[in-house]
Amino acid sequence: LADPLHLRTGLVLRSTGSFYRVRQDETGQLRECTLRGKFRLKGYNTTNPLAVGDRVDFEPDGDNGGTIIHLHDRRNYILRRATRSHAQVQILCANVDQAVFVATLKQPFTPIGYIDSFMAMCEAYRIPAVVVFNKVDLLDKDRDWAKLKDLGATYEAAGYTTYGLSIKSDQTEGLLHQIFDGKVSFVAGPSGAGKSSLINLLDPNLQLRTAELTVHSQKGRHTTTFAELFPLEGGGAVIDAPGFSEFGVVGLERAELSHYFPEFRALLGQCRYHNCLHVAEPGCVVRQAVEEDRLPATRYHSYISILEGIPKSAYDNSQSR
Ligand SMILES: Nc1nc2c(ncn2[C@@H]2O[C@H](COP(=O)(O)OP(=O)(O)OP(=O)(O)O)[C@@H](O)[C@H]2O)c(=O)[nH]1
Ligand SMILES: [Mg+2]
Ligand SMILES: [Zn+2]
Repeated sequence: LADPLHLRTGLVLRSTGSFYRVRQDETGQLRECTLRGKFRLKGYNTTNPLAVGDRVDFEPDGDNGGTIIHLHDRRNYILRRATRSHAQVQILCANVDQAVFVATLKQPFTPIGYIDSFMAMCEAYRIPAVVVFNKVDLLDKDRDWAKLKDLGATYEAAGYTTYGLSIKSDQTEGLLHQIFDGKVSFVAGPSGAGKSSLINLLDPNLQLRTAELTVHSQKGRHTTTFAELFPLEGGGAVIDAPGFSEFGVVGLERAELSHYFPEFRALLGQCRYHNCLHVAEPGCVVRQAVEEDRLPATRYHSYISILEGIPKSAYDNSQSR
């Protein structure tokens, strides 16, 4: 028996503010839907109630319209701070198998803190992440290559898989299939890093818009303006998203942040104070490991700067600084 509201289920492919493009299960019809009712992420004030990758129930309207009235529970999601003030958060995507961070050493230079903030968020929300260093064709000096090798080793040591790619290399397409096929992936990274270009290489039918960097600042032009999910022929799907210039973490407690740096974990619990934040406390084994080059200074610096950006919560009883 059909239920009285004739509800159907579908997947949110795209969210552009007031409309959501939903792909109806079974028929595959694409529908531009509006929302009815309140959709809230508990504890947060979100800029977008629904995200790409959400599963929803809707009331169909004609062949290509509808009204979303119910959101299915999310298997996972990735949040970012939408404003500097911590007031609002954006849900970047929901129900993904992995995140692929696209970084570049040149055109544009991706700040290490940006990579590490994103990776820490993925750890916190238990989303496997890989790091792609794109545009390796632009590395000319030995120094650049040494830097790439160093960075790659840093993330590999933390347990992440890393790739050095270029859209100009014949091997890239095969590697992209290795990374993306069969999984639902969210692609993150700064504007201009080549996210859409890589996705085009993965599936040339998509013909996503890409654009060169600005001449003067060598920054991306924010070519992709909203997140969109594309099913892949090899199974799975890829979510192309707009690049941001920075990434603000949300929902992390100061006391737990070090757990989201996987290579720190082995040392946690060995510091003199059980509530050590690994800043300047005596007997801190994490700091000691950094001083002795057993942990990378870049990751430690990212840790400290993320820590400084997290407001102290009411029950944060760690030593004041
Ligand atoms: N040299 C070189 N250029 C690349 C490579 N990958 C992408 N590009 C160029 O970088 C520019 C930006 O690429 P996009 O794919 O638009 O970048 P994006 O990350 O999608 O940027 P937003 O949509 O703004 O977030 C384009 O001119 C691409 O042709 C690469 O591997 N090597
Ligand atoms: Mg793009
Ligand atoms: Zn410590």
